[in-house]
Amino acid sequence: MTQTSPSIVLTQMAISPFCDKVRRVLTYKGLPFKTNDIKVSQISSLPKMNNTAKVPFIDYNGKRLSDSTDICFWLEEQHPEPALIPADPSQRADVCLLEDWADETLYFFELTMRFVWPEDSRRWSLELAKNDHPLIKLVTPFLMRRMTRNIAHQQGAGRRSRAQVKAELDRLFDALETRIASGGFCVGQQLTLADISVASQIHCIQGSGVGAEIVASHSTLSDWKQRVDALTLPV
Ligand SMILES: N[C@@H](CCC(=O)N[C@@H](CS)C(=O)NCC(=O)O)C(=O)O
Repeated sequence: MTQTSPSIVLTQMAISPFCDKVRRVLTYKGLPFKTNDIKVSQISSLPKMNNTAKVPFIDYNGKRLSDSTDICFWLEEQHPEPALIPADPSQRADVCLLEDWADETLYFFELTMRFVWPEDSRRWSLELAKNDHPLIKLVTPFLMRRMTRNIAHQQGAGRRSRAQVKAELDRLFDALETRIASGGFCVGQQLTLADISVASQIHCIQGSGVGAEIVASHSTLSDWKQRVDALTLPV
């Protein structure tokens, strides 16, 4: 008996780590999907589109689901194979905690390094606005810098010196390398949602010059990232 694939539309901003996370989960599970890219000019309409007023959200056979974490856990329930959340309770707990750590801690490094630090900010803002009207393209670098600076300031990353941010990221990557060990993954020896969540944030961190250097200086982490990419990026 052949099973028909569900109809899945992912509404996204392509360069968002949370959208990358959902794309990777869908790809790993072999679920075909279409994408709908939100322009900068449409961001103010997000509250009308879903209850979190953010991307990503998906339409799955007509059912709208928002928040990358909720989407990924829901996809796991609907499509348990190949599994991304282990059955073992202790490993499952580790995956939940690391997934949350990636979203709530690592995210602010990528936001600060790509959008607040001046050397990469303009390039990424223009990438975000690449499908927008020229006038929107003109103002986006200024607006994004101001908006992300406020967010990073409130969260705390924006109040620390560059040296402090780099030193903390270095420490966190050392810790990740200890978890990953040789040839393994964040939780045990199989790819899980923890790897995908962390890799999506690190992928964005690598989009800043400083971030790329820090990742490259961690060989175990770089090797793990390549293994995660090979399993979760479209061929
Ligand atoms: N916790 C949310 C975070 C999503 C998020 O922060 N999305 C950003 C893009 S990276 C967004 O939609 N920002 C638009 C806005 O805040 O107006 C998730 O996991 O989906």
